[in-house]
Amino acid sequence: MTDIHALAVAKLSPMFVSQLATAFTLHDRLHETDPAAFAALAPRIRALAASGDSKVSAELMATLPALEVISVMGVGYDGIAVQAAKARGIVVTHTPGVLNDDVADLALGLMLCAARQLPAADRHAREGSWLQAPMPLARKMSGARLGLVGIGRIGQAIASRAAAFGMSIAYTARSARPGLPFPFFDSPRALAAEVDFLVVITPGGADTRHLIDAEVLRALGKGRGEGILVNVARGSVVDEAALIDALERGVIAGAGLDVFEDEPRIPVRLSALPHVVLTPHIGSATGQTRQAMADLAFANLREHFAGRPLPTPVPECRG
Ligand code: 8YV
Repeated sequence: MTDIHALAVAKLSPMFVSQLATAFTLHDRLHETDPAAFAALAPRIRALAASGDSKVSAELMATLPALEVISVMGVGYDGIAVQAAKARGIVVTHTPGVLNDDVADLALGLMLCAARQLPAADRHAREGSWLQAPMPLARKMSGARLGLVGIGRIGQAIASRAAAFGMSIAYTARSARPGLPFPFFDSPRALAAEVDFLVVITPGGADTRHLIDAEVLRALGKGRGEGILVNVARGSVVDEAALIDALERGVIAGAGLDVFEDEPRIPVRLSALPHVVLTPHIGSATGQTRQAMADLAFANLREHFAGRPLPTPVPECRG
């Protein structure tokens, strides 16, 4: 396969890159670093390698007449123009399943950190403030009410962990899932009004943009400054300006955020807030999981070029 040309569209995990480099002639972000060389090579590129937050536009695909397959090392693929790919017969693959545990673990971690104020408590202990005063009381998590915005594979993994904390679980999604033992709410706002923790784990993209807006946050706060928002999905799902406003004005109690609207940039007003916990998009960032994702992302390319069935095409490209 080493005569097959592949383009890495973004800075990729070394675990993915090392496998790609052994099997393909790999061009690392050539379209950005050397447009002239890229233009000369473009007709021979048959594969794109991307990460969950990569952008692959219809315009980029249009410059690649030989393109057959786009492999995303990530479960989310909202940055890929899938309909344009499909129209050209280009298959898109992603890496579902292998990161459920890590993302769910982080969601629970952010819930605990935001509720029990662990980063602030760490600073309190470390910086000696304890000598002056005890930490202010926090919010109990066990037994509280959890609302999930999205109930796919990762949402269900979050639910099973939350059950071990004795939490009640409810969800909202595009449609009710009758097979699941949790109450369904037909909007994020209706759900938010009934829960203490609202955890966002729905795909990004145009359909879910700003699904969590000022109204949803007001409902979560219940007029008493309650409620904790956690986002481990995509920054685009939450109206970040509305969230900052809600946090600054005490409309909700706090937030735990792994994703942001303009990553890796985080608004100063957000990072200045004491009652938010921020992590730099680390949902799947463990050695074990990133290796499994790299293996699966590579297997999708390998199987494609071997003419065998693809392990994990995106739903739009199945069948
Ligand atoms: C990473 C993710 O951003 O899987 C996703 O959709 O957002 C993350 O796991 C990334 O894709 C790692 O390459």
